[in-house]
Amino acid sequence: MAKVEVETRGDVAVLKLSNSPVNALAHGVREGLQAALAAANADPAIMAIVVTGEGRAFSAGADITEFRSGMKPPGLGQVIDGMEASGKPVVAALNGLALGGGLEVALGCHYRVASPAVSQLGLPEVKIGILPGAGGTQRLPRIIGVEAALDMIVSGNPITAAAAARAGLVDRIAEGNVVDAAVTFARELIVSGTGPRRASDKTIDAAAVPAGLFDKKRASLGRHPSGPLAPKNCIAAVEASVVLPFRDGLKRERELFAELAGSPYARALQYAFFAERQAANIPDIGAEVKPREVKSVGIVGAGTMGTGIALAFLNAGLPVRIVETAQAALDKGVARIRETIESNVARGRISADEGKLRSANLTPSLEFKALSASDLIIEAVFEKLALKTQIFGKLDAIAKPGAVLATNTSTLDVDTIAAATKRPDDVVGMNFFSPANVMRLLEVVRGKATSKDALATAMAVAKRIGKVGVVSGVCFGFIGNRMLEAYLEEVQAMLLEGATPSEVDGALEAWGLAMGPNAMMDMAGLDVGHHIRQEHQISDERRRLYRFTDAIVGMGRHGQKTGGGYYKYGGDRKRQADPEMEAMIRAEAAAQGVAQRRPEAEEIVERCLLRLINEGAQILDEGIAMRASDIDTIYLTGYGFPAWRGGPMWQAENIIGLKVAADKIRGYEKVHGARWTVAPLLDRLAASGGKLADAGAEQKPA
Ligand code: 3H9
Repeated sequence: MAKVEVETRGDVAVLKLSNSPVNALAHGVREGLQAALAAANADPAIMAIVVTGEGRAFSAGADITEFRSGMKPPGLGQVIDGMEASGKPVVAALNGLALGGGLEVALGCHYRVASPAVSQLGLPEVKIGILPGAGGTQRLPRIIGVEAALDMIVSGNPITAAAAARAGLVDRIAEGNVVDAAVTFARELIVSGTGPRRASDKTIDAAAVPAGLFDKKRASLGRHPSGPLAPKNCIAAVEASVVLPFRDGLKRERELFAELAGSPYARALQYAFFAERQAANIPDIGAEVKPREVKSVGIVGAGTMGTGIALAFLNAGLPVRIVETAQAALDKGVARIRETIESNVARGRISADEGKLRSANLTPSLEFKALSASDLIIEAVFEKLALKTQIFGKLDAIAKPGAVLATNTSTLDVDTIAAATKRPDDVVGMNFFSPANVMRLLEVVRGKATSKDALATAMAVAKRIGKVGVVSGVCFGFIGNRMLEAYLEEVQAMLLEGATPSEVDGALEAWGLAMGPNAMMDMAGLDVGHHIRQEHQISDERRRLYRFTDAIVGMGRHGQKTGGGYYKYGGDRKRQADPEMEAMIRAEAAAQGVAQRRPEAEEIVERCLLRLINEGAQILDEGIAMRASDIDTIYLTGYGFPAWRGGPMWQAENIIGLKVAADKIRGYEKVHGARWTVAPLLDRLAASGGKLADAGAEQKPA
């Protein structure tokens, strides 16, 4: 239950924020804090107050779930203002992370003592599309200085207790128990007769603020991951702390907060926050299913994917054995892994000792048998079914009983691969995204026979190595790449119609995508898609649309790595429009008799988005995805879709509307034919007024 516990230690009242797991400042906590402060202030025996948190956190801030329904009074700002006004000194005992409203509570306290282990003190509100709305934008600049506060608030990135002490945010780092240390600190204040020290009493010397600071910050925003609104308002709020007196600054902060709170970007970012966490819930896998213990990992293949996967595990402290068939390939892969570790040491990201440990945790081998003791074996070889089934046959012969056998396929049938073993229940897909040590997404593919505990193991491993695991059923390309196929097919169609690669990429990047599709394909290698099209049966329509791409692959234009694909690349690897390529597309369009026009940016974005939505709806209807939010999480964490746009399914439901989406798709079908057949789920939901968010929740993949 959300509340505040009170313990009296002689003349010091200790108030403990209590709302497991992270002491979010829900209504009960705000009410409890207000009441406990009033009681402590009214009690003549109490001379000072300590505020701390229960368990691992001081507080993770406002309860984000309350934003949807609106916060009941008392508001957090009101409680904090009341606390700061207390006539008795109030000391924060920062026992664990203090984020957002949690840090704002600490800023409202008169003094702060922190445990040295606290690694996150920050105001991350911008990341969920809002700004610190309980005084944080006015108090932090007064405590640590305007420039440092601006950086923290606009980036949303936290700092450690040690850094906070250096910045003047924390008065004392505790030795031993932090609450004891804060009580000692409070007693020192009582004894010395030192009263409250209120941030609001401080004035900021505007003349000491570097000239042009705010304009420079605005100019440097570029493509902020929180979208166009929240960072700007964050800057405006901190600027108010310089130009307005404290009370007026607070008023301005609250206006700027209100402007953001109702914005679609904030709703999208908050949805994305919960969607990511929801992905870990698998309806038919309860707490009774225990993941298997993974203490060591084996990897087959030391190419780009295998080495990236190895790094992901080494970075998480797990020992890795990596196997290749040829010494030269093994050496090359091992060298790549070691170079990455060394570069992390050189850049100061990890210590030299940590680097040594990671390197020592890697055991290369040319023998499959080297993997016989591994708890989890991940195959990461070339995307060819015959090769993968052969490897799984071999793994079956050597892997210890109970080992989880995973394939890193991004398109192939996990059930066929599992059938190559006598233990298909131990087989699962783990589709990493390149570079595997960097990208957050891990698509976990549940085969027909995959056992619950093997699936739970893959999901637990994802979390352990800092990835977002999302479950997919088996189909060509799983969730992410199947949708990507539809999207890229539409891009090909628009290029044939007359849009240039730069126009398509420019339109989508201006809308918020991290990278346009043509630049992305050039980076991934055009030969990869070409190879997949050769391996699989595809429709005549798709073959027609890809004819010029397949032709340029035949000419050796494989993208960035060959200096040219849809674009040409100079030494700096920057893309440049390539008139020769554009002429080739025009020639192909003429050969196919495709009438030439120039789709506008709006149409480019709409067609790409609707193709993603339509395929996503079909995937949901087939039970390949468990829920619409899983599809969005995949797009946000693996495909550079902007989180402030919520994801394709969120856009369909909240911005476009399902009926409008279905009607538009039907409109495009009239012009472009069968590839635009509307997904029946969209029609059904449009007719019933149902929601994508409720569809599929009862379905289980495979
Ligand atoms: C704010 O403070 C606004 C104010 O300025 C002004 C107001 C007027 N609310 O992530 P985890 C849940 S805005 C509600 O899995 P971890 C989370 O959903 C807030 N719930 O653990 C999960 O639930 P479940 C500013 C929250 O250890 C469980 O706690 N603060 C909140 O990997 C465990 O979370 C932020 O933006 C919340 N604020 O990471 C911080 N926080 O178990 C947001 C967590 O049912 N939170 N939950 O799935 C985080 O960044 C991470 O959760 C944290 C822990 C680092 C705290």
